[in-house]
Amino acid sequence: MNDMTPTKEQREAKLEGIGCKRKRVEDIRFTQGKGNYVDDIKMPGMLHGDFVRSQYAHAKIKKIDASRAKALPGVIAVITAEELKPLGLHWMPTLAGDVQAVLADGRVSFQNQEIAFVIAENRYITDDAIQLIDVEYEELPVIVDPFKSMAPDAPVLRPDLEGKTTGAHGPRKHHNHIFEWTVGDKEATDVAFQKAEVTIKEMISYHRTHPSPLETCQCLASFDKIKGELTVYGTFQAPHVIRTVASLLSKIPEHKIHVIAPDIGGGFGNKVGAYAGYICAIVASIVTGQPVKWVEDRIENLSTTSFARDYHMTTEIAATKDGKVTGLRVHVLADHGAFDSCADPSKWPAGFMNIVTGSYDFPVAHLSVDGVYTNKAPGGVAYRCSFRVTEAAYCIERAMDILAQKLGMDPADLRLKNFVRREQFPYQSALGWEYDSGDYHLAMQKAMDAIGYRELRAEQKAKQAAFKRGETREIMGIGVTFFTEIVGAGPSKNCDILGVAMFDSAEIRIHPTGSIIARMGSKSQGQGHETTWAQIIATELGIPADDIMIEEGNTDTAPYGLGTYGSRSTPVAGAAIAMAARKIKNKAQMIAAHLLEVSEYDLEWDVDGFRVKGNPERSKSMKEIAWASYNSPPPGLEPGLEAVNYYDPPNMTYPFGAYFCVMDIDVDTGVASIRRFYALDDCGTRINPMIIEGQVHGGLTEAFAIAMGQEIKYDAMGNVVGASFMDFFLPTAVETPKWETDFTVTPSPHHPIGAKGVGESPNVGGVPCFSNAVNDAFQFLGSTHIQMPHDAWRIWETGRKLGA
Ligand code: MCN
Ligand code: CUM
Repeated sequence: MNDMTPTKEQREAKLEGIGCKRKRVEDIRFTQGKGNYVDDIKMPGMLHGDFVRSQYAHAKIKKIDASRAKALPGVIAVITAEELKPLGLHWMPTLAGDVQAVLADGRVSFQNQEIAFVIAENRYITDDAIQLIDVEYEELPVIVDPFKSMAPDAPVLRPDLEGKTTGAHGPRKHHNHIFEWTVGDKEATDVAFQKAEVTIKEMISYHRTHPSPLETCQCLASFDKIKGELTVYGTFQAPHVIRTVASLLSKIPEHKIHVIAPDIGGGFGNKVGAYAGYICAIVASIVTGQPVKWVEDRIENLSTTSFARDYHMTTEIAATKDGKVTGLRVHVLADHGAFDSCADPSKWPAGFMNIVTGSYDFPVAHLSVDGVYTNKAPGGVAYRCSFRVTEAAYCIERAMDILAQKLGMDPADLRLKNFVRREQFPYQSALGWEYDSGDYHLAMQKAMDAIGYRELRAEQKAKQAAFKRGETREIMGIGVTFFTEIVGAGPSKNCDILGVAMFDSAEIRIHPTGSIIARMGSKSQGQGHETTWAQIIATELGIPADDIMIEEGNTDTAPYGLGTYGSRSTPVAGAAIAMAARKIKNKAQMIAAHLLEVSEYDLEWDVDGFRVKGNPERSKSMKEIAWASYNSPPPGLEPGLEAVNYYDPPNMTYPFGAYFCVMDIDVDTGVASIRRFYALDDCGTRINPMIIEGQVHGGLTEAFAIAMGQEIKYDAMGNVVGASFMDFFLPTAVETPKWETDFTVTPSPHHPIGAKGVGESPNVGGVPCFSNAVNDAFQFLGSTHIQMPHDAWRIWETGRKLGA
């Protein structure tokens, strides 16, 4: 070897593979305004559609008079439920097994519900036309409080279901009941509570909020009457599922439907479900023969599309006097709004809420969930939630703090005492999950050392004494959280959407010159897949990431996949990518053996190619192999170098983390300032540490927003209060705290590269951490549980009530 020969490290670095802080390639276009979002797409003859929406939360519709609107120049058509009826499209199935009105069918059940779809030459005209449509209502009694939904005399919210005693998930107890879901051993849990030395019980509510991505939900539908083909561009987190649903509903054969998700300006779960706007734009294009675009405005997005949470969790823990947990009992009242359009895998009416035992070794547990209808916007699973894992983590992490308080124990020590231990993995939880891997004690200890936990507690003690002596008006809270996530839906044995198993896919094609195009069933909405997927391939195949193009979102070219949500892309599509690459590598090895005239078994992989064992001078790089695969393949082997993999994961992955928040609160103003926020995440093998850090920063900012102020509120009439950025708290750089990030690495034993998901972890762990900090600050004044969101007003009020 001469001096110019690159070292192994240099060759590895050139690939920018797994572990590299590779800069985000997609940002080149995003930061220069060159992204291609739905609203950037313009088609000849394109029309605009927009909705007339309900003023009322609950009312009969007596009459819709569109005559004045239809007379307005530029208005093409007005569609109501009457027009959709002959097509059978006035109702649509939801992902949760319910049905939902596409356009109000004689009644509205939440404020801003879609009543009519106006199609006009441009957006200005649709807006004017909407004002000219007269809707005559007859108001009905409204239910906004889920605790009143199942009162014997509660008004019937879903007359279409009247008399139905069973729903998609079993028996219904009441006309406003959706489902009851129970998991765990009820008797054994009851016994644990009977025998318990100490118990706690608290109603822990997670309020209604909304992910509010920068880009709202939108689509552009174009039906070609001659070819009988439908093209839909849309903000879809799961484009293939949208194609299948569109085909089933419209009866257009699936191969004649082209669903394309171009660049997406943030999804956060908001863009998983199917909305009335998609159906109406498609129908409008079929009816008019012209492309029709539908674009939500901010108020529509916040007040009608998939919200998050609205979970009311009555939580009980049984424990010994010295702080060993012996049982967990949780009952959830779940407010799903007017229709159950939750986007969980089909068999999971409450998502993965049964991860509620968290990071702790509960010998027994029981969970029951009652879903109910109210007069609010439908939805339920959105906002970095991992299918209700945010609710579960909030529930158990608040409850552990309440238990620590009752026991007079330090909350970190209580956690350390009850963690699932390293040697218990794979760990079978009392509510039915098999945690793949973890080292909770290591992560917690690292986090406690980094933040200087014991010193902080000493400082807090001194401050509390000073406060009581009247020397300061500032109190200090230390939020402790340790969460376990469950991501990577999922194994086909227990996860499907509308019967389609939740596998994912990758197709990798190497060109003769050794560059690559690869396509997946996942769809980035900002997570940086174009950057990180190329890194997996680079390491697996020894081709520099810069020579690899990643394409997602076009259902004509990408292999079928279930899309991006529930932090499933790395666990599922990421695995498919590695497996497809390995198929290619196997063939490459045969080609290399042929070229080097040795047996395949005499070869070994070396960063970017194969070399002869014991004779490293003789080697073939992947680039050389790629060329040969097209020009001189071994006899009997088909030319080309490409592979597809559909990956059905054997299990979910279980990322975890230890988060700490140090907060100073001025009791006279209610203003909380975040002194420090430290987040340690373990997502197994880290593909791109910089992207992980970005994901954590973003998720923590959203957690901060939710815990400290964001709320979708309703008044008693069912009016949405604060569905605009004037009131809905969206933190800017000014309010956002500084984040400190850290990590440990516990690879997933069943994932081909050992990676777990991370996208939602910071939200799952962040919200309880902020909330625990606020609660921790007020504990010494005698409070046990303060309801989120902790905005300045509520904090101030808490102080006042506690006599501070
Ligand atoms: N990653 C990594 N190493 C790991 C795990 C992940 O480098 N061990 C990288 C991945 O390669 C990917 C990113 O981190 O580039 C997120 O990966 P993953 O955790 O698999 O999550 P998904 O790609 O499936 O993204 C979904 C997740 C969800 S469900 C929500 S909600 C959310 C989130 O991602 N929405 C987001 N983060 C978001 N970030 C942006 N910018 N925009 C959104 O809409
Ligand atoms: Cu639950 S929000 Mo994400 O799964 O798209």
